[in-house]
Amino acid sequence: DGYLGWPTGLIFASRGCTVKLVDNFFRRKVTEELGCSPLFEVADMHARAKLWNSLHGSKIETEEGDLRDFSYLREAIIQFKPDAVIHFAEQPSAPYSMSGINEAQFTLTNNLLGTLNLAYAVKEIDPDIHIIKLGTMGEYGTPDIDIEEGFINVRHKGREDKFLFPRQASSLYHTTKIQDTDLLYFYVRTAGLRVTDLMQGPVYGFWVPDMGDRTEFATFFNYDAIFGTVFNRFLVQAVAGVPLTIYGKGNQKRGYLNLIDTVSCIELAAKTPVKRGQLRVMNQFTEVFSVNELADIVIEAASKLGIKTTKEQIENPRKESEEHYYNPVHTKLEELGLTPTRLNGQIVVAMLEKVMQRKSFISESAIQPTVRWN
Ligand code: USQ
Repeated sequence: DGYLGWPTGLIFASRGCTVKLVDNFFRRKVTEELGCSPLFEVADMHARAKLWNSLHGSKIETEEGDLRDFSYLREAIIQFKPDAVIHFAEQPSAPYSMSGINEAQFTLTNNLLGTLNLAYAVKEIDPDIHIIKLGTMGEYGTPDIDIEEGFINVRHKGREDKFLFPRQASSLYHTTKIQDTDLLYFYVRTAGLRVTDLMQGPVYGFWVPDMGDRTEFATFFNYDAIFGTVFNRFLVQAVAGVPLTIYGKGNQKRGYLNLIDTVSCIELAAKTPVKRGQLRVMNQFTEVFSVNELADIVIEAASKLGIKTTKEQIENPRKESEEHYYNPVHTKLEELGLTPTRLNGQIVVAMLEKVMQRKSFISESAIQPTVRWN
């Protein structure tokens, strides 16, 4: 039902797969509670899947379910017999995970128990099922060396071995993603599972071609300070006429990608299942930008639409490096055939125009950060 899962379901259904979407509606419930609704109206998951099926004659099944419930998950896998399970079911927000003890406990238990249950169910039912899990570039943090794609060879006292690349996260959310990689790697080594871990950077955008022009197929596009990713937030801030919120110096660099490329990457991963007993890690982003560079891109595109926007450095609510080296490798997905969708002026203008249609629905009170851990 979420930002990435729904469009991924559509693309797999478009390709002729039978898809089953399972969600516990955490994102819907919590964004409603926190008063940070998505910008575009998001139809009920069952209803929009039904509409999709009636238009395309394809099969998207939907079910309310929770990965923390092992018996439910086990039964769902036995009944559906998937070739692959794409695991999007983690609490994905760094600020949410840092906002209090309840949120911290939820993030830890949801993310780790859900992943454990999935690995365990697949191990028991059919270890040939390919698990594709959304990881995050934030697992690596911002080390002062090049970031490899998952593994690194270490030479120590004349001997050499291969290990997972060192990881050091800067939020509890990102830390749970390190731990779930370790959990899956453990079951890969001991039970011979086949797992792809996609270390994804922040995603931007809200449209994939499979949606066409139907507003009923819109995805969960958040622009608030808890669930909105930075570029999406800047688009909405520009349209709302508020200065773009640069956290600290704004020289933090990350690897970004368009939502269109997220679904392509997952498709590529699913088409090339790894061997039994193998953990494949791929760094999933297409372009590196600093926060300042992203803001400048939005400011320039907005000016083409007659919108005057400025950026404002505000005190960084997060504890993170604002000046750092950043050179992550990202070749595996391109080797599998990914053609990156580059962030250019034309794409940004088109996104701004769509956001402008919803201008009256923007809640300015959701924009400023409220969760601080710096
Ligand atoms: N930032 C600003 N201004 C804002 C919002 C964010 O300067 O208004 C900065 C942040 O301080 C950070 C960067 O922009 O340096 C990216 O922040 P973000 O909120 O877009 O991304 P993040 O919290 O890291 O998390 C998002 C997704 C998460 C995913 C992660 C990939 O929510 O699920 O794992 O991107 S990565 O950032 O590579 O770890």
